[in-house]
Amino acid sequence: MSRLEQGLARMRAAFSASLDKILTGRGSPDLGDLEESLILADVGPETARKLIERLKHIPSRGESARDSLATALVDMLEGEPPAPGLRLSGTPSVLVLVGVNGTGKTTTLAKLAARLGKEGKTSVLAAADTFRPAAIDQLQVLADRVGARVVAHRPGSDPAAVAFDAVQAALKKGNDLVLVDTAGRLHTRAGLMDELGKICRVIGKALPGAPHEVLLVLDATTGQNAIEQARVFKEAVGVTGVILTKLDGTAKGGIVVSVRWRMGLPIRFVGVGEGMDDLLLFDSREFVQALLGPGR
Ligand SMILES: Nc1nc2c(ncn2[C@@H]2O[C@H](COP(=O)(O)OP(=O)(O)OP(=O)(O)O)[C@@H](O)[C@H]2O)c(=O)[nH]1
Ligand SMILES: [Mg+2]
Repeated sequence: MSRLEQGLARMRAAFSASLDKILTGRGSPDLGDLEESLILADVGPETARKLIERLKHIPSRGESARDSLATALVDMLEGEPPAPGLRLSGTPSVLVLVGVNGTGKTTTLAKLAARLGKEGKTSVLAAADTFRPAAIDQLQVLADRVGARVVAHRPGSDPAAVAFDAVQAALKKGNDLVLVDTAGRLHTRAGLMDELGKICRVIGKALPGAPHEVLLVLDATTGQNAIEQARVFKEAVGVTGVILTKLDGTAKGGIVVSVRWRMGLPIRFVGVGEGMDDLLLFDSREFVQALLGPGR
């Protein structure tokens, strides 16, 4: 089993248990049943309806119902325009991670540094979560583990100033990346959303064109509320991509399809565990394959 298949084990078990009944019967599947099981998997009612519509329009070339569903899912995940890889066009490239509390921002930041480090890229981690004193220590511990440098100020200080200094430090030392950790915040708190906008503007002053990516970290176990989070963060700070964490901890990863299709946001990575290697590049074909399993 691939790492992705392992990570999606719970989701796959739930998905295939309900799909097997629907897809292995003779003749065309009952689309009403299929729609219901997609909704139960957190695909969301609107997205499920759209998927079913697409399924109806896929010409039956003698392929199995499972293959038709796989095709429709991949289509929806790829969407328009196709999702490119991480935008790393700057020197340094600045990536800001945002999201509500506890979605996995800090852990994911370290995983990204580890991953890009393997490609020979050096990172500076900006401890711009100055809200919780423990956040700076957490980032430092993770940074030591993955061999990255941290720029931090005192707890309670201005997060935008930390980000500014981190970009300057990377410019001076010739680092490839600046990864900015931000405090978790509820999307319903307008003041906190404004603060994120300020962090991004100040980064742009330190380096024109930056940040190159604003990555929204969503917890896959939150279900459909993730859509509302995506909507508000996208509006407030121009999110450029999504990282979906904790897919290993849910039987309902259908949110992946919803985020991609309803929000038009590309999914860059998925988190499938707490280890530093448990961050996988998102590939819609691989994902659907791992979710539905090989055709029977
Ligand atoms: N199982 C699993 N756990 C994860 C994953 N990503 C993060 N976690 C765990 O989620 C918990 C919260 O992670 P953090 O990185 O501290 O989350 P955060 O978004 O920085 O939290 P705040 O800064 O408080 O908003 C930790 O216990 C992580 O190990 C994942 O992909 N799978
Ligand atoms: Mg954090």
